[in-house]
Order: sequence, then C-alpha cells, then structure tokens
Amino acid sequence: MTESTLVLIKPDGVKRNLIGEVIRRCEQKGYSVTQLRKLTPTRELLAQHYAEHEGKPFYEPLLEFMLSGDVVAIELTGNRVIEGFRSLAGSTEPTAAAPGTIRGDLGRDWGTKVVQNLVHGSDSKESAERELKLWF
Ligand code: IDP
Ligand code: MG
Repeated sequence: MTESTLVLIKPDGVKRNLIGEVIRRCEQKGYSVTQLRKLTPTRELLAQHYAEHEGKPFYEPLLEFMLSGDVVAIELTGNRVIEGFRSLAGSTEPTAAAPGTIRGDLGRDWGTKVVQNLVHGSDSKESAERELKLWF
C-alpha cells in the first residue's frame, strides 16, 4: 500500500524561498521525505519528464521556465501519496486553485506564457515510477 511520488519545487518556488513551506505542508499531512536533491535540470531530463506535452503551445516556455533556476526534487512517501499530494498541490491554474492548497494559497497568474504554479506532482502510479527513475 505504501507508495512514493515525485514532487518538484519549480524555479518559482525556489526563487521565492518556499522550499520549507512546501515541505512543511507535506510533512504536516503525514508524508515522509525519503529522498531530496536540489539541481538545475538539463534540457534532456526535462524533455523526458514532460514528453507528454511535446508539441503543445506551452511546451517550449515550460522547458525554458524549468531551466531558469534550481529545482528541488523530492521523493515523498506514504499510503496514497500520489493522489494525496495532487490534492495538497491543487489544480493547475493558481488563480482557480482552491484556497488551502499550495497553488491556491501561494500562487497567482503572473502573465507569463507558461503557468507558474510552484510544484509538480506525479499524476499516477506509472508516472511516479517513471519520473522517480529520471530524477533519482
Ligand atoms: P499539472 O502540473 O497540474 O499536472 P500538466 O497538465 O501536467 O499540469 O501541465 C504541466 C505544466 O505545464 C503545468 O504545471 C503548468 O506549469 C504548465 N501548463 C499546463 N497547461 C498549461 C496551459 O494551458 N498554458 C500554460 N502553461 C500550462
Ligand atoms: Mg502533470
């Protein structure tokens, strides 16, 4: 039953000094940080990570944004953590994300081509396994 998910704190979250705030919310929920690294990802890593979005209008801006600074990669572990972290993160658009969520409380629309929304979380068991192998 115990599983792990990939959480990324994106460059906007790192630049705004929200690493601790994101981890605090994960730990307060009861999940455990089982691996953690801070890095500037390569384009190759991001292309693999975001392969499903290749060809979409926001794909290039998304890669440029993710290359713009350090990212924190976290393996977060606990029962149903994949679903649970998506719930903590809130919906993709920070303007519409529910208050109480990471994106709803800490994010907003900055008028950029790509939505800057502080965090990534794997969306399924298959994605989590694939993404954790890429980042760790
Ligand atoms: P998710 O991060 O909530 O799973 P995805 O659809 O997987 O959302 O998209 C990946 C990332 O690409 C989003 O987190 C956001 O940063 C960006 N993004 C997604 N859809 C759009 C869009 O329609 N316009 C601009 N950026 C987008
Ligand atoms: Mg996604």
